[in-house]
Amino acid sequence: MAGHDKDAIRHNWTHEEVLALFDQPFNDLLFDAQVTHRRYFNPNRVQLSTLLSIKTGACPEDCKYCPQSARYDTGLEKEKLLQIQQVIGAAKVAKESGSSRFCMGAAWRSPHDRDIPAVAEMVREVKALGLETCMTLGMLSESQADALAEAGLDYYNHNLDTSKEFYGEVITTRTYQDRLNTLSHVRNAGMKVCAGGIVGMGEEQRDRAGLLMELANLPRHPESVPINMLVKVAGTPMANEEDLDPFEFIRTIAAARLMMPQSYVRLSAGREAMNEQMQALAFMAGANSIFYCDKLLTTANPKANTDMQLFSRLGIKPESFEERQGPAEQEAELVQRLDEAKTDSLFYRAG
Ligand code: SAM
Ligand code: DTB
Ligand code: SF4
Repeated sequence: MAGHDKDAIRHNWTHEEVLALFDQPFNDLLFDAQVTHRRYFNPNRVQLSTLLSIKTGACPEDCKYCPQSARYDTGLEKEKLLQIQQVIGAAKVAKESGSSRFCMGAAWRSPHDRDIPAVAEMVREVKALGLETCMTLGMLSESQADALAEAGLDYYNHNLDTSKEFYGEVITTRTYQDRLNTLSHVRNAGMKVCAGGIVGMGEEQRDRAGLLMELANLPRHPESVPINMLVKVAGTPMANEEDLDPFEFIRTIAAARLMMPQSYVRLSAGREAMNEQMQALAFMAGANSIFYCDKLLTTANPKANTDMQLFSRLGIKPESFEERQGPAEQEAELVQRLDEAKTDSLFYRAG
C-alpha cells in the first residue's frame, strides 16, 4: 500500500483495524510508525513538559491507579492549592532546565467555580515567563473551560485512561461520557486538547486498542496524547499489577503514532521503571514528548541530567517553543521530510 494512504487523517477507525495494527510483526509496525513520524515531525526533536502538582491528595474519586485518591492509604501528604509565588518559582526552574511547557495538576474531581480566579492567575503568570501552559484539574463545565481559555491556557489535559469496556474496572465515580463531555468543552472553548491514557493496569490488548480508537475517533485528534505506563504505588488497588510486556508498550506508542500522525505522542509516566533501550525504542516508534524534571505529580521521574545524557547519546534535541513557532521554516522542513519519506517504497516489506 502506498505510504500516503496510510497517513490519511482518519476518525473512523474500527476495533478490528486497530487490532490489526497491533498484530503486525514488531519491525513492520515500528518501520511504519517511524516513516509516518518523519512525514510530520523532525524525528530528532522531543518536546519537554514539566509537571507541578498545585493541589495534592485528598481526592474524592476512586481511580484505582491513583496515589491521590482519599480512599487509599498511600502515605501521601495532602496539600492545599499552592500560592502563586510557589507556582511561579517552580515554573522558572522548569524554564531554566529547558522545558517548553508547564503542566499544573490538581487532585480535584472538578474545580469549584471559586477556584477559577486563582488558577487563571497561575496561567497568566506562567505564560508571562514564556512557557506554554497546560492544566489538568478534573472535569470542567463549559463556563470553566471558557474562563481558562480566556486566561490564555494553551492545553487542557484530561485522559480517557482506558477503553470504554475496561473503564468500569478502573473508576466508578465518573463515567466515560463525563470525560468525553469535558474534552468537548475544552475543544469548544478553543484550547488544545491533551488526552491519552494508562497501560499496564491489567487491561487486554483490545482495551489498549479501544483507548486509541476512542482518541483517534474524536472529531479532532488531541494535539497531545500522553501514554502513561502505570506507576504502581503501594496502597493503591493496582499496586501489585503484573508488568506489561515492554514490547506491547512500544506497540501502543507506534499505533498511537500511526493513528494520530500529527499529534505529539508523549512517553509519559513510568519512565523511572524503563531502561534507556526501551525509551529509545519508544522514540523510534514515534514518541516525541516527555515529562521532564525529577517529579511527575507525586511520584519520581528521571533526573533532568539523566534525560539530557540519554538525548545526547541518541542525537535528540529538546524542541523549543520558539522553534515550533516559525511556520516558514517548519514548512520547508516538512517538504524535505515528505521527500525523504517517499523512499519508503524502496524498502523491502514482507506480505
Ligand atoms: N484529578 C484530575 C483528573 O483525574 O482528571 C487531574 C490529575 S490526574 C492525576 C491526571 C492523570 O494522571 C490521570 O487521568 C491518569 O491518567 C494519570 N495518572 C494518575 N496516577 C497515575 C499512575 N499511578 N500511573 C500512571 N498514570 C497516572
Ligand atoms: C498524564 O497523562 N500523566 C500525568 C499528567 N497527565 C497529569 C500524571 C502522571 C501521574 C503519575 C503519578 C503521580 O506522580 O502522581
Ligand atoms: Fe483524583 Fe485525578 Fe487521582 Fe482520579 S486521577 S483520584 S480524579 S487526582
